[in-house]
Amino acid sequence: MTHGRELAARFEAYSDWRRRLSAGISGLHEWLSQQELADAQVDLKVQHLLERLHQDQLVVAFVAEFSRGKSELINAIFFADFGQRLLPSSAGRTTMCPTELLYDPTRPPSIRLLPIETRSRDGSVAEFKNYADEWVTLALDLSSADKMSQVLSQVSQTKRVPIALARKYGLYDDGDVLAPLSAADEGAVDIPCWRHAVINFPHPLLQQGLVILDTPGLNAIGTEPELTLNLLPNAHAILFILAADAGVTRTDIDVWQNHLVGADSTGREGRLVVLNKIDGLWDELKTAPEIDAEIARQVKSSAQVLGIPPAQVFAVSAQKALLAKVNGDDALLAKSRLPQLEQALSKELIPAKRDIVGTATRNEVRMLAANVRSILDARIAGIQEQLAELRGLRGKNQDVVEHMMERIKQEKEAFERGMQRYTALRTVFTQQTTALYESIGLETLRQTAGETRRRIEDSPFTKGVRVAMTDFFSAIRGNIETSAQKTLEIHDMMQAMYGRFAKEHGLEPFNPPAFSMLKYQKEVDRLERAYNVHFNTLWNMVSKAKFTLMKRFFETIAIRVKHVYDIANRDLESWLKAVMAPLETQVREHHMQLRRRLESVKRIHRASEELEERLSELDQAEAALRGQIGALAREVAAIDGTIDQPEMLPLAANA
Ligand SMILES: Nc1nc2c(ncn2[C@@H]2O[C@H](COP(=O)(O)OP(=O)(O)OP(=O)(O)O)[C@@H](O)[C@H]2O)c(=O)[nH]1
Ligand SMILES: [Mg+2]
Repeated sequence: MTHGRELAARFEAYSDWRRRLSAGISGLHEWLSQQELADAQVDLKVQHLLERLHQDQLVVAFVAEFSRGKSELINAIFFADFGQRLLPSSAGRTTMCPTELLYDPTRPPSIRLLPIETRSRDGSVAEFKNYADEWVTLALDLSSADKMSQVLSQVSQTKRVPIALARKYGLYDDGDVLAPLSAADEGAVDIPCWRHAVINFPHPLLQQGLVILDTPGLNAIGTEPELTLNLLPNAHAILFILAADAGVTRTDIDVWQNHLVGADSTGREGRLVVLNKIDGLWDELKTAPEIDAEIARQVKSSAQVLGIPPAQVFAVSAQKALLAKVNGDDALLAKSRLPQLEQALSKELIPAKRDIVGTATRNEVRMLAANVRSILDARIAGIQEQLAELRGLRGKNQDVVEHMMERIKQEKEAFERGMQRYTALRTVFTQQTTALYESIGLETLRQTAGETRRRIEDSPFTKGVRVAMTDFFSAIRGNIETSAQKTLEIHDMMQAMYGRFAKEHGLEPFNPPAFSMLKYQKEVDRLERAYNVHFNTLWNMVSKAKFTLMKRFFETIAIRVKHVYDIANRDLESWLKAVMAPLETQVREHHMQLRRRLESVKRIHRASEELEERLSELDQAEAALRGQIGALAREVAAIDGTIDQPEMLPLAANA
């Protein structure tokens, strides 16, 4: 490892933790299978857990006005090992399209580029990602850093087009909300060649699930809804970059307000402010304390303008840090102050993410274990009942045994009659489930979105579009409310049913968990707020481009809402299972126990010498079940231990 790789080290430790956690869960699963305690539902749950741990991504976005050094900072933090500048970084506007750096092992190393022409069509970047043929793919030759950086220079490609065309793409506006790149000759402007780039690259950090998002400066951010509505709000950390040579300009403040503290910032941590290019202040005629004081002064004034504490601003020199890492120059690296930023980034980012993943995993493992535990408890209760029954038979005559056999038979028959109610319940449950999926189903969403789309197309006036959008959001909210009501009904019905079975047949009392739609509601609210902010920005534009943009914004919102629905549907599915499955298991187990009891008494009836033998069999079975309970608790404790275990950092990272 090279110098100052705090972030890399922490990230590796985080990946290692995820691996250990996966191993623990696989261990638990293996044990459950050996003990024949894993059914299809357990298998599915474990599979989900493992998939989630495996795919877990961590997104770090770099946002700033152009030429502040975003790309250079990415090169310095993540790619210094290549011994050269990997992402293009140069004076003036360089990165022309949002660029994601990630690693997907199912594809060869490459850069995939979405042509700018797709902006004149319906469909968001997220949608286009599903169609490989829409993208231009260029291979990356990992053996040559030169060739690689040459291919990667595609992200700064531009071309000259007539203004009318630029306007059609929503990239040019007379009202100057979207400025032309350069009005070189009259009637023509330069526009980016690509709308979006995805660099697939087997860097160790990217392989472990890190996703880096480089963005183009200037208004380019505002014109791509994918960034404002999806990529940035979902980033786990955003670095906002200022440059010491430029100071804090009006456009810096715009970017800061629109993308870092805007409507989307509710409850999101992980924003770091970077004051880059401090090497410009390294005046050789000044003493080190004088230079430090000047840097401190700039940090303070930047912090003041942005309204944040100075401690949140990290002064660095990305360029000198890159140089220092490439040359192995520790003194220069320290002077660049990049290590402090890396440290803050890793402290911000990874523990927060680990908490979320750890808590979710812990809860799911607990739930899984509780289900298994309740089966084991029910089995023990059954055995104890049999033991009590059989012990009572010691020294009794045949008549008593016969009488007891009769009693169990009746109990079993009563239970089987009770099963009719269970079957009826299942029918009602299915009906309610269908109604629930109608209110939150994708078909309903498709219809609502389709109608809104038509209304937007038919009403090229501010008011019409606004009303259509407001109606869209209230329809969605209505759906979510109806669904919440339905889940409440299902919950109450199941609770009553569990209560009844517990009372009438002595089944374990169980309180089914309630389902909360709040988080989907909140996400839709967030989208609506983001929409309102951007609606006003867009509506201030004078030209016709706004209608194209308006529609594109709606499409992006529709995709986001669909995503919310997808997650809600998936969560509902597992909730419905969690509510119904224990009853199914209880009924099955109880039925089996009644059969076993009857069997035991029948055997005793035939030959009374079997009584003692049967009693000792049951004692052993009980001991074995207690053993399983102990082993289950140990498996869960081991997983808990992994979740709580502090990261094991290599020594270098602590230095
Ligand atoms: N002196 C100095 N120059 C820097 C530093 N960081 C970046 N630069 C230079 O600033 C210019 C812009 O850097 P980029 O990395 O292209 O900036 P960007 O924010 O990615 O800009 P866009 O891609 O256009 O949005 C380049 O010439 C860099 O070499 C630094 O720390 N010190
Ligand atoms: Mg750049």
